[in-house]
Amino acid sequence: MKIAVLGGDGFVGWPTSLHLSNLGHEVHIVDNLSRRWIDTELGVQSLTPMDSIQERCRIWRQETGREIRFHLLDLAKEYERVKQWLAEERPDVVIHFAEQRAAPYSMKTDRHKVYTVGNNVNATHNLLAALVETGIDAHLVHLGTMGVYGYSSVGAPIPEGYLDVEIATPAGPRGQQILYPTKPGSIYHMTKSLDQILFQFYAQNDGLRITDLHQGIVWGTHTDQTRRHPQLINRFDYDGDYGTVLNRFLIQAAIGYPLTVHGTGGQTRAFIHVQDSVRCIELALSDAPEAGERVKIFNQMTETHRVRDLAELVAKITGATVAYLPNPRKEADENDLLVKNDQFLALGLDPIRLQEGLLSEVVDVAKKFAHRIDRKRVPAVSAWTRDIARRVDHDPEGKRLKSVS
Ligand code: NAD
Ligand code: USQ
Repeated sequence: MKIAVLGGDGFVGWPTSLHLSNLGHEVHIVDNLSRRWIDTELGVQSLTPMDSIQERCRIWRQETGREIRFHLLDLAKEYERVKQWLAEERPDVVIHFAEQRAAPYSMKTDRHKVYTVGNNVNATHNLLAALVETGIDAHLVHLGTMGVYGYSSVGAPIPEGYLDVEIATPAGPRGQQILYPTKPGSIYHMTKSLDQILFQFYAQNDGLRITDLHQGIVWGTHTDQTRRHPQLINRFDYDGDYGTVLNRFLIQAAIGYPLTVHGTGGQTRAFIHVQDSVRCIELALSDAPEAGERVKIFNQMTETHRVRDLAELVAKITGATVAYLPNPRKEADENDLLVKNDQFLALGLDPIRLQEGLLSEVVDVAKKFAHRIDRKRVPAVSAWTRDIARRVDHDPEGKRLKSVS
């Protein structure tokens, strides 16, 4: 199939592009490279040395004989070019990763809120409008987030997108399935909730065929394809804005930095290894909805963990110390999380579980590139409110902090 990977230069988009190219698909990466500019804005770099996207594609071709083409395009700002690109390339599948994905970055300042909403909502809507206008019947696969549900499961597992409800009517109770009520915990997560409504409308009004993957926190770094050559290495974010919790604990352990648990660490979240993430996308492609069908929603996660349990596990394996810090976020101190992921299991996913070998692999990568880590960029300083900002003013190494933006 001809597959457009929007956001294919990113942490999940790059290994997905390699995985799909390796399976024999014709892969086109579309990206505006905004993530690389944000690194520059924040004064930080990927732990792993990433080459330019053009060089990455060249190495892939050299290693495999397969071509991945790169197109520099801003989905949010260049509507006419997006439409023209789709009309010319006519992909069978469009995989949409191209959004600003860090919750802390989205909460940094009002400017970052405005940027995140403008970028994410316009990117998604431009794509939908252009698909309708060009009449391309591509299967659109979007990377959404578990965070649209909020994280409290009221004791019942979170279903895959839709909730059975009973509505009292004068004629008696009526059953209905509705989108699971959304409860985003950051501006970023809110944009993913808005995406859901856009998808619902375009599937119903224009018969677009859409799959929304509600993904948990992705951890790990290598996949089978990124391992093939040092220059195919994946991006790895460790900083306080873009680094996600488990990957952060692993690099912190590698450089002898205390593990930065926010609050009590009682937050429970869903996780998936990056190798499973790319496999799930492959599986979702094999199960596309028909025109006129409602949006197909999968929960793309394999297990749930409490933050403090992860910290304790990493500390046990590596000998790291754990620091319990004032939480820069407005979120529940403690929550349970039960999640259904039956659809991927039914399609043949054999989940990779958190295991010492894979955790140690990340620690080894971090040790290899430890010289690239700026310790000042490790603490999370983006606070959810002004009140919270006042208490987030120190890091576990005792130095005073200030935000870089
Ligand atoms: P990333 O930031 O590494 O990659 C996103 C890519 O999209 C970047 O290369 C960026 O330059 C590009 N992009 C952003 N806005 C664009 C625009 N307007 N036009 C063109 N390109 C644009 O993020 P990631 O970690 O690879 O995540 C990919 C997707 O998966 C995101 O939508 C994210 O919300 C979702 N997701 C990620 C995780 C995770 O833990 N990383 C978990 C759940 C869901
Ligand atoms: N946390 C710590 N210490 C840290 C970093 C984070 O205790 O050093 C805590 C946070 O306070 C939070 C939890 O760990 O309670 C998860 O934080 P995170 O940064 O790992 O994940 P999150 O902000 O939710 O965002 C990430 C991705 C996002 C994706 C989301 C999936 O950046 O793109 O949508 O995971 S989910 O969490 O399931 O909504």
